[in-house]
Amino acid sequence: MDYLDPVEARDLPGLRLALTAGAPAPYSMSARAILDIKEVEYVPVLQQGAGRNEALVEWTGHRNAPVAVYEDEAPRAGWLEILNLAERLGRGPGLLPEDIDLRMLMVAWTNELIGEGGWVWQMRLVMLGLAGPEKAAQAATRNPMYAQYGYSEAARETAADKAKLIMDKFSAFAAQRKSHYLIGDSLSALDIYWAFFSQILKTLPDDQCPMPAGLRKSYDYSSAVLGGGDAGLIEQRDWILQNHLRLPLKF
Ligand SMILES: N[C@@H](CCC(=O)N[C@@H](CS)C(=O)NCC(=O)O)C(=O)O
Repeated sequence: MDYLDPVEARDLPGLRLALTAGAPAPYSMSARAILDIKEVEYVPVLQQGAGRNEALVEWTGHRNAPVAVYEDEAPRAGWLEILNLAERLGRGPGLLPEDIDLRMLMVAWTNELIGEGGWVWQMRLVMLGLAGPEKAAQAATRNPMYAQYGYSEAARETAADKAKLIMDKFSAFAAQRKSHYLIGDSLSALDIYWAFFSQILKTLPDDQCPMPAGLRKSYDYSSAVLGGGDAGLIEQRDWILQNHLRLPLKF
């Protein structure tokens, strides 16, 4: 995938989308997949994972990814505002369910899984602490992710339990589904988020998702911390990947 430098992208018209390059970063992968499914065109812009990304910060105010900038509107970085933008600009069936009860359920579940302080945020603290307190303290001096995502030894110590609580509830919720989809009987954004974020629970094989060895090691660690995960949730994400998304994943 070709990425434009933020300096080149900032004066272009249309939608510019900053994405973490070179890794299957799930927030970036989901934003891309949502825009692709909604047939919204965008210019991919380079964000370097764990980098300072000065030019991106200067332009958008954000260091991490994804960041969606449409025309001269304010940059959007949160999953829900990017999803709402895709719904507004795109076409085809909505990825936010039409039914109000299902829509509320979908937004609440997505927030538990990928919102600030949710499952992914907790598991990220677990993964950032993989090498132990001393190495984490050293890494924090060069890697801005530690400060940005609230890493501390105290936060890491409680993170796995908080994450497991959410995952147990999510497994129970997903087990009640009546179709291949997590909400109702059609594709919603939650299926797309889960397809990418579920790598924290169980990675995809290398032929479906090649990834840097360090990242695979982190994911294998998170999977072990979570006890390998619920087979039903993994089958569900595999079905969504096979039927609605493109394998192998490209980034
Ligand atoms: N702003 C996003 C979260 C974005 C996020 O956590 N991005 C991470 C994971 S893809 C990232 O950019 N990581 C690499 C980095 O921080 O440099 C949201 O609130 O929905």
